Amino acid sequence: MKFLSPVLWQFLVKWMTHSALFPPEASKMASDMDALIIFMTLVSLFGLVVVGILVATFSVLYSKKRHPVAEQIEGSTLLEATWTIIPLGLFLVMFVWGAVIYFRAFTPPPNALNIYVVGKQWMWKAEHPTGQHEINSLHVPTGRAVQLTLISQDVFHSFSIPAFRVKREAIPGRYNTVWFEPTVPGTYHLFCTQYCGTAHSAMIGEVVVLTPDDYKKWLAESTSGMSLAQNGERLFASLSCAACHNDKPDARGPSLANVYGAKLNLANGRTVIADDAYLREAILNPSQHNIEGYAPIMPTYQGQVSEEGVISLIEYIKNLDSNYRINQTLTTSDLLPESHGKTAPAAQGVKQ
Ligand code: HEC
Ligand SMILES: [Cu+2]
Repeated sequence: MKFLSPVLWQFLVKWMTHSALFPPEASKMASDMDALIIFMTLVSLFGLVVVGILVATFSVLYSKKRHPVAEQIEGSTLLEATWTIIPLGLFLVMFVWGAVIYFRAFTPPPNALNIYVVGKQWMWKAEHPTGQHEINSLHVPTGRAVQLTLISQDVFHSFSIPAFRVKREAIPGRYNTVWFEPTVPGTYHLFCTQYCGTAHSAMIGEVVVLTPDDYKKWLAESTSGMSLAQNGERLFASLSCAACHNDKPDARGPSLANVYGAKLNLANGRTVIADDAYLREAILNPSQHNIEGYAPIMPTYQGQVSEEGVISLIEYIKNLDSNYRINQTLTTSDLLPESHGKTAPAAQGVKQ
């Protein structure tokens, strides 16, 4: 219907949202997902009605009163082919349509704005790379793909924003990602959708979608004065990581500069890509990932760094330049969502 008549589609969705049958559509993917759901509902309804009518009619037509002696019907190839091929076609349409949406939903665009979300009993904590922290709320701009990197600090949680048609598990010990592109400024609900203990039902919050200008203002107003990478740099120093990872030629650990995204050779002959998950593992379970050419001397930091600490260290490593310094200036232009992550300008600042 969305393709046949966009006007009628809007009317239908407005009506359903208004009657609380449907959450509002506030992300780019929402209406595509809804179109598929409505298609599947209509097909199912059609099947229900056709089968219902046939059952009712046949039970009258072929009742014992009218047909005291059972009559054997040998079957009809044409009929059987029809009732096989039509549903097969319908199911294949659902399959292909669903697969197209699935791949889009699970493939974040490369330039997405990354925000970390940590779930714990019983709250959601959001960490913006530019240093803003939020609890049970999430501020995002319209018109830009936003990727969330989710992890749990204790039990399984599940992060859901119905208005964006987004839901993904927050799992202890593993990063999961989910992405969306908000389209309509406003305030929407966010939920934990997996029972996670006593106050599970209180694990709720709000997503505030702002226009790009308002978002910039919000970033500037809620800055903590230190970006995640800067916080990571402090941690890196206080945990003495620099004793082994530094820019000296005789360093005992491998250089971490530009390691993010690189292909590393392990001592067991395998290779790994240094993504967020790998870096987290390398910090918490170093003995599992011995790098070719280095002695397995790195101690584990399990229990010494919180998930937020690990996130800061990862952001630091992502931004790391060859002289082990990161950009220290936290001007407003740095707060623009475009200027974070791997593509951040090379370090010029001096360590404070
Ligand atoms: C005692 C020396 C030492 C200390 C302290 C140390 N590391 Fe390491 N680190 C190593 C060695 C050696 C490796 C190579 C992996 C291996 O063989 O175990 C490594 C590997 C890594 C890797 C994987 C990257 C790669 O190229 O393989 C990361 C990330 C890392 N360390 C981060 C840290 C952080 C963050 C800290 C501080 C919290 C830290 N390290 C403290 C010695 C150390
Ligand atoms: Cu929960």
